[in-house]
Amino acid sequence: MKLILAIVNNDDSAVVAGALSREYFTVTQLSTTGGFLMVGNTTFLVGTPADRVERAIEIIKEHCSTRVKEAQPLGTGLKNSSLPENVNVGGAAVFVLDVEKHVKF
Ligand code: 2BA
Repeated sequence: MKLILAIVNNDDSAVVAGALSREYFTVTQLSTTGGFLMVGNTTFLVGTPADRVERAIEIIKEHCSTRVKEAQPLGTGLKNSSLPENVNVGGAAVFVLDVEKHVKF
């Protein structure tokens, strides 16, 4: 059993959730915030057998776009000349964790 954590742009979250669910992945969505841009994004938790991890990643990749966003670091709106003016955000940041135990009642 694995746990996939996938951080995706809010604009892609509905289509990602739908595509995962259609292929019988069980999904939980958390409303999260990126620490750099301080803009809302969506983190998916997907618990799945190890042999289905690559399919889940393919689905997420298929439905997440890269976007250029103006960087206003730390949400202050203040420019800092040592930081980039624009950043590429997404498609998705995906982590795959081993699950020691999974029980469901
Ligand atoms: P944010 O932290 O708001 O970052 C938004 C984008 O800003 C990043 O896009 C990256 O292009 C840039 N960026 C982030 N930190 C930076 C820094 N210290 N200096 C310069 N540029 C920086 P993505 O890499 O596509 O990340 C999108 C969102 O995914 C992130 O939002 C964060 O919420 C999450 N994320 C990405 N990688 C992560 C990681 N290794 N650990 C935890 N969360 C991650």
